[in-house]
Amino acid sequence: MRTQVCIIGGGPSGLLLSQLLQKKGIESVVLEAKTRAYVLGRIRAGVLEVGFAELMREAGVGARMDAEGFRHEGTIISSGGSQFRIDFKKHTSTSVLVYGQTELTRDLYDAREQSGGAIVYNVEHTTIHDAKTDAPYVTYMLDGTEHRIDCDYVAGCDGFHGVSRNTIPDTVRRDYEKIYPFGWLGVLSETPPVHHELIYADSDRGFALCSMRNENLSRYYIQCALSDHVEDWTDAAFWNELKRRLPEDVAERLITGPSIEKSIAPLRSFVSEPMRWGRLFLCGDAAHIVPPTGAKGLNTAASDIYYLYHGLVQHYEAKDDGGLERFSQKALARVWKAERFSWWMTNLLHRFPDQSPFDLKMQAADVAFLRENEAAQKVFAENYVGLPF
Ligand code: RFL
Ligand code: PHB
Repeated sequence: MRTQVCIIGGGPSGLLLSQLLQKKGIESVVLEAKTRAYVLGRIRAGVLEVGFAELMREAGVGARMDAEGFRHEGTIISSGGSQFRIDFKKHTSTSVLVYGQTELTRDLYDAREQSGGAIVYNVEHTTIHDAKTDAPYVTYMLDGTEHRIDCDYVAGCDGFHGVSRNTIPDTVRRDYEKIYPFGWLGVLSETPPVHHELIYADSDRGFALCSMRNENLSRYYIQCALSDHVEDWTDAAFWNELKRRLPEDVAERLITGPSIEKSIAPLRSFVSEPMRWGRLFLCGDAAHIVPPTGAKGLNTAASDIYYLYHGLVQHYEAKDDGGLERFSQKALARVWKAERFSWWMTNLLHRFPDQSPFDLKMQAADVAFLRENEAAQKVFAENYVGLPF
């Protein structure tokens, strides 16, 4: 088989890229290691920056997001029992959209299927060949048979555990990583959200986050030890711990219910450079990971897709490779800023096992400055709603 762009990974990055390319008449094939149902079963991101939402609209898949997503014009920070609000609208004239990754991925799958987009599920042993030549190709196994796709370009959208990044030789690639000494235990429950905006809470017992998917679907997280297992956390223990980390009035309002999903995610910051090697381009979690504190993971993938999409369109429509040549540099420049914000917000609001009394005072001073200083709130708001592409 031959296509113009072979996309490895049918998560949001790969699907969005294939949908955008199709709008410009550029052919692609998406290879996905799992099934559609498996991908949709992963409960992940909830907050979309304006830039991501714009890209969904450009791809022709923004209708349900615009109808059902919730515009958030601010967020609450709670620390030491007191709360303050950061007003995105006032500081940036814009807002974010709360619309789950599950729904957005479903919209992308539906659109790809309606327009006959090629998605191959359950692929195994995906291998990228000859990425440094003008004739790259990808092989994979399906039902015991080997298949080959010849292409002009390969987009590595296969997440953190994919094969694309590792195709770039160690002599060329440099990885930067920070592992945090805790994880997030997340619970999804069919209960009304405790507040109409997100609450990021710092407490003596550790971090907590109150988020949501819709009027009757809430998403809550608490910082937990890396050694914790989901099975050890009963629903009652989770709700009890969450309440202890929230301001009293919020804890009193919290409506609890049975969890419909419960999982633990470790926190890590990671960037792999460069994001391009010959005709292979890395996008999204394949190239970088952020701790979820700033809600930046999926949103950082969006800017990679934006740069790659425009580079490919420039190549096919104007025979100009400038955009593709600058891809890695442009994508990384924005990625590192999102990394910084996510790292800073994680440091601001979590309890670290080795924190000294001095470290705790520094953290408290950082929160107090944010609470009292309009300029600091503007910096926060600009980063949270998303830096320009
Ligand atoms: P994905 O979603 O991991 O998709 C990659 C796909 O590639 C497939 N694959 C392969 N396919 C073919 N061959 C192979 N060899 C393959 N190896 C893997 C996989 O099966 C998969 O389907 O990466 P992508 O598309 O780059 O999307 C990234 C986002 O999923 C991720 O950044 C976000 O979910 C991160 N994230 C958040 N991001 C936000 O912007 N806002 C948030 O509010 C937010 N909250 C979160 C999050 C991530 C979380 N977890 C669990 C990591 C909250 C959590 C708890
Ligand atoms: C979520 O709703 O899953 C979510 C929201 C904000 C974050 C992280 C996760 O910072």
